[in-house]
Amino acid sequence: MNVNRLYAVFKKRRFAPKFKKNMRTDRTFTMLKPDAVEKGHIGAILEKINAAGFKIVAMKLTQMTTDDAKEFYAIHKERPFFGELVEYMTRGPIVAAILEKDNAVEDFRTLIGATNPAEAAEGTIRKLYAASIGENAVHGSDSDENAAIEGAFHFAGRDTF
Ligand code: RTP
Ligand code: MG
Repeated sequence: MNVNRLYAVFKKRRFAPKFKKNMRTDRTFTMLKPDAVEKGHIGAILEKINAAGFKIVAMKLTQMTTDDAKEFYAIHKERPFFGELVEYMTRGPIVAAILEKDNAVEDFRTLIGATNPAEAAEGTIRKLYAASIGENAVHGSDSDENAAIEGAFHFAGRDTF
């Protein structure tokens, strides 16, 4: 190992934890899921997102492949609903977007409501537009770290503004 390589490893170890601690808290990642797109709810949901003060910094209509969905939801691969989840998320186009606002991850989870629309608060996106726990209209990242990973899964840096 030459000196430059050694220095690169040292730098990475030394600064990686610091970077993580300072990770930005002003962005989250969302998908308007296939059921929301099928039912023509894209416009209404984007209205709610804008009205709640989120700025759209990346957005596209796209469709996940089976491999995409398995990777994206890998954390749920042992759950009994995993097969259904992958079928659902790949059956039609989604709107993927990166959103910016102070405290974005937490505030967006509040705006979308509980996973099960039957338990979601009045006025939340899932209460208004989700049919069931399995088909619940919208995704929101659950941490700053996952927001960064999920945003990078769908968007190149040059497509994020
Ligand atoms: P998301 O990741 O999509 O924002 O949803 P979440 O955090 O509120 O819920 P999570 O536990 O991460 O579950 C991911 C998605 O899997 C489907 N699901 N189906 N049939 C079921 O019992 C069940 N439970 C979860 C939903 O589409 C959920 O959003
Ligand atoms: Mg989740």
